[in-house]
Amino acid sequence: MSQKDAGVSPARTALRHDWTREQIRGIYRQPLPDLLYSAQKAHREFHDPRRVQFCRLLSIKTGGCPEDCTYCPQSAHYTTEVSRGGLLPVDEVVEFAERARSEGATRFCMGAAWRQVQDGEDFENILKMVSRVARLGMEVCCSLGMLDDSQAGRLADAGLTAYNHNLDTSPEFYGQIITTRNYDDRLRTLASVRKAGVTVCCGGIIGLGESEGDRIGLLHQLSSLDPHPESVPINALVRVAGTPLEHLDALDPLVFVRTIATARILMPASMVRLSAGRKALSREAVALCFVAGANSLFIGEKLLTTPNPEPDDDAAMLQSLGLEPLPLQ
Ligand code: SAM
Ligand code: DTB
Ligand code: SF4
Repeated sequence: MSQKDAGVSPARTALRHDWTREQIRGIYRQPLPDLLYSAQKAHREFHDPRRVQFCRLLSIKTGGCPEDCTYCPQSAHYTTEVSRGGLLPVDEVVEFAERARSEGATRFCMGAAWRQVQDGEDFENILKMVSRVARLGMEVCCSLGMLDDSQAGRLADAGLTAYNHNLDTSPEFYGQIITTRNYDDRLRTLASVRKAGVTVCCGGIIGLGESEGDRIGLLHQLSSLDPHPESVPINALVRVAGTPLEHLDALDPLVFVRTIATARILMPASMVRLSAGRKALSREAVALCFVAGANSLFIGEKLLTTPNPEPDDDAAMLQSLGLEPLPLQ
């Protein structure tokens, strides 16, 4: 009797954390149809290919960040149109999350333009935001910069689902993008998040002027994490006026698609999130991202500080692709 006949579902492909850069390069460089076929197989083994999770972002503390991330409009090192603000009031944030829930979002991510979390009134208020959004029945994610074990533990106790902290690019290229912190700082925060029992949201940005080897290096770092990040946001650089990366060439959408497909194959059980930069992609490029195994997108007309596609356009796009929102699991 086959496994299926016996009512036992066939064993899923085991997750691997020992991919080599050479193996990853082999996957990434396949002819596109082969790459997409492998990504689809991985995707369908672990996820429903007809469903995408809707997430909503909110910048709860905007601008004036002491870090010098060259892609970021919120860095105090560059002059951009982003105006600085203090931490938003708790009630305002919870009302925003409620609205996002009514628009179909099941995950709410609060971002702050901080180098690191500091204990004090702002952090106490963030803990209140986390527990109140968790009580709405949504997944709650924060992206607040570096944190330590005790802060991660307090966020976990407040009901945080996930902490977003990106590695952004390869360790070799990192120093050309950010000088005010290093890769090990990032890895330390990720370890604190893991230790606290909060799920890890960790990905990167494509289109920073990195080489193919850097994209492979990033994917190697992510897929070596054990466990894999449960959530892998793949951002396309949003080129913002006033940042040092403003004049870079536009990203080739197929490079983005290849990166998503490779992430899907390496980390098949993770949520691979089509994140920033969607506004600059055609509907057809977005369709390929979903074929490549992306299963989440940000809804709403704004990301943190930059524009996102209009909700009506997104509704039409999802309808044309036959995709539906993933209900809360
Ligand atoms: N300050 C915190 C930090 O850096 O971890 C949290 C907020 S920060 C805006 C979150 C992430 O947004 C960054 O790690 C980066 O990957 C992404 N990001 C920022 N600016 C971007 C841009 N212009 N294009 C694409 N992604 C961007
Ligand atoms: C992530 O990887 N992408 C989101 C979330 N994590 C916090 C942020 C994207 C920000 C894009 C630039 C902006 O809107 O300021
Ligand atoms: Fe600050 Fe985060 Fe922007 Fe870097 S990415 S400048 S840490 S807000």
